[in-house]
Amino acid sequence: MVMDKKEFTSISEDEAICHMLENTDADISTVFTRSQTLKPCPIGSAASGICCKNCAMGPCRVRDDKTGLCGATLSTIAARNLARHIAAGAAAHSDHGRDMAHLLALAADGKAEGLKIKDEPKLLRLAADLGIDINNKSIEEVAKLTAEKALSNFGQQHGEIDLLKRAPAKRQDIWHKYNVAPRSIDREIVETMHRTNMGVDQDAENILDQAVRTALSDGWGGSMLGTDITDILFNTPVPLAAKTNLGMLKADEVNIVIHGHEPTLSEIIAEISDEKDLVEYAAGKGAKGINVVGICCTANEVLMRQGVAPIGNFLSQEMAIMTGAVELMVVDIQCIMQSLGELTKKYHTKLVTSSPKAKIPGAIHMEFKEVNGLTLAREIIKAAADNFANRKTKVCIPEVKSDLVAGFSHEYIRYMLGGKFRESFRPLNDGIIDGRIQGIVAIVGCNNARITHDKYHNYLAKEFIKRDYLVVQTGCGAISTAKCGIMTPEAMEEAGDGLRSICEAVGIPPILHLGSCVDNSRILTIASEIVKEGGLGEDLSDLPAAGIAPEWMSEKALSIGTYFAASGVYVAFSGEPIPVESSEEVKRIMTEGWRTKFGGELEWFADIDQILEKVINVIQEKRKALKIDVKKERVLMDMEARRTMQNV
Ligand code: XCC
Ligand code: SF4
Repeated sequence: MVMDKKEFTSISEDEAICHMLENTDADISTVFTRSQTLKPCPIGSAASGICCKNCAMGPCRVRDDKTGLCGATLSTIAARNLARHIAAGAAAHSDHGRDMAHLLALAADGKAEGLKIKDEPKLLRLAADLGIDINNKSIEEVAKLTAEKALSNFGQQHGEIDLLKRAPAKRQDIWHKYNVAPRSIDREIVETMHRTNMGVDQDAENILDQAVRTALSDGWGGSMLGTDITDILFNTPVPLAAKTNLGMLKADEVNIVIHGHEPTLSEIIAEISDEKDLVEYAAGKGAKGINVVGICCTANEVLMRQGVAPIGNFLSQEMAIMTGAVELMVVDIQCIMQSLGELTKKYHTKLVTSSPKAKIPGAIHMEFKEVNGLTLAREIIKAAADNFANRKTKVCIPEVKSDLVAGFSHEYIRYMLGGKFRESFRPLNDGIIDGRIQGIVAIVGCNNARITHDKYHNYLAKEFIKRDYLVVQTGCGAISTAKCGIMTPEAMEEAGDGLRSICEAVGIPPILHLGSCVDNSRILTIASEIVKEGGLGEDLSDLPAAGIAPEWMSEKALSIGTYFAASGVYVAFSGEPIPVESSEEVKRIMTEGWRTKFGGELEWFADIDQILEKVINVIQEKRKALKIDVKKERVLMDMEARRTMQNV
């Protein structure tokens, strides 16, 4: 499919992507060309009704007041479909979290080659939050007990997941009141699959309550454990400077792209890539060095801790290969397009799958088995170097790159605000209370080929910082604004005066990169710490904060949006088709219904400016409810009174 040149800018806001599209043979199929020819199926939209294929009497396409063969209504089907998406998203994050817990146990036993416990204080904190008695135990013993307890959070049959306790007390009460506190991660996912099976739960609200419980088991369970344990094994991030975009590929070096979501093998590859014998090996093949770069959330993980360049987000993966400069792309799990298998046949790039959970036709499988990390990382680097001489096509690396600062964890935010001896969220709370910061907006989630690549992320981020909202980001959204060049302290020029004064004082960008998709759990932790610091209400739902997934595509985003809403946060999603568009009842439950019960909601919009306006309104309403702006007025009135008194 041949595209017109001027179409490129409507396809992507990323200059490097436009350059690639312009310089690529018309017969190369990419997600962008396919999106022109393959239109989304209209089922699910208001006009077309919804589709259920949960039993062999269907698929039933249901519209208006009709039902499926079994009598299932439109709302039941819409709720069931959404619940299954959420379960799949929660499963993806949580299965990743589980692997991290297994790894922790192996590392404690000294059985995970190349891995050890790097952040002991964080391990001790997690152990305490999991209720482990750490007295008189070695760090290895604590690690083993922590791993065991973390794993029991997946499969236990009694009680509830431990890290719910990190939420403010009032929030925990709400979860208990509405009976949505997750019991264990796997159990909630299994129960969602059961309840949405033919002929089981047929009440839309009850189905969605179970979806909420499942999503909470992701946010406060699988993802939070994943983040904590990754920090324990690879270090809790601290800010660092790096560069981003395709321009970070190097024409004269061996380029290795790490892609997916699990940081383990990739952390090791990045860590050893400058070892002398490997660099010499690459030199022997004619390369000047070994350049490890990343895509998607594996990139975010390794960026946060080692400063490895993210060369792109979700929609950049094919483009990286099309530069002809990538010797090897090693993928693990999630967000890896199957098209890479076919595409790599046209270039010299070796595609390597490393997880037993994700094999791709056309790829070489080199399995990461936890115990073989170091050996495998070496093999992979050497395989890449061996491939350096095989570059077929002319190398086409767009000269596009930007600076960025990443690496914000809640531990670091505490520290940077208060200094080593007075670590605290107080200055942030004060900044919000005195209005220099109007609120906190999390702009997170994917790219979507149905939406101009990066456009909504960048637009919203700029609009919010301009209006003094501190923006926090994860996932592909974070890579988007980084590529756009606004994830640096210099970007404070684009921020409003209030936000700018804080960024200047603390030396931070107005947009904070908090990591990968599982690291959305960091936002929950930060929000809970802000509440505990005081002055901004007693619950997460009191905070002047909101979440937006403006270019979402993955089921994981639905789980994230739902756990934020159920934690009391207003969440807006954009894009069409909206998965529950055809059911007014389901949309009402997720907005009014959840607002009443949980204080948060999940709302869909087709228009990005509507999101901007709505989020501003929601946050301003929260400010009003907190009466923080009223306080300022009173000071002015007092001054006036004093002046009057003096005149008398
Ligand atoms: Fe995937 Fe995490 Fe989405 Fe990007 S943002 S497309 S999930 S890589 Ni989470
Ligand atoms: Fe149709 Fe009901 Fe079967 Fe769904 S479960 S396919 S609505 S008969």
